Amino acid sequence: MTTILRLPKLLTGLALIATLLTVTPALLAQNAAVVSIKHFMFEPMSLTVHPGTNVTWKNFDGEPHLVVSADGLFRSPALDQGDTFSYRFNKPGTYSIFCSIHPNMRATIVVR
Ligand SMILES: [Cu+2]
Repeated sequence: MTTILRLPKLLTGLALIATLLTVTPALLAQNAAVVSIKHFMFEPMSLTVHPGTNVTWKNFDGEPHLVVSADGLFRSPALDQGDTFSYRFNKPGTYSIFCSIHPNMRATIVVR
């Protein structure tokens, strides 16, 4: 009787361990990438990342910039010098980015 009662707990425990073993490497493998905003340009202008990558933009200019997704997916607040903005790209695709103050500032994030 005791064994029968314990079995589900054991299975739950094993399932939890299996989940942790599966999820932990996935979390560790999640990449982070940084895009610099310098001299009124995104650097790099084109960045390819894996799904789940957290991309952080950092403004090095003395002028404020915004990071806006052309698809309307996200829009940063005005980033002053040293400010950062992050977005995690989960879905594969090609994302056009621009600065709404300086619309000629354009960049692409490719997720695949
Ligand atoms: Cu700008």
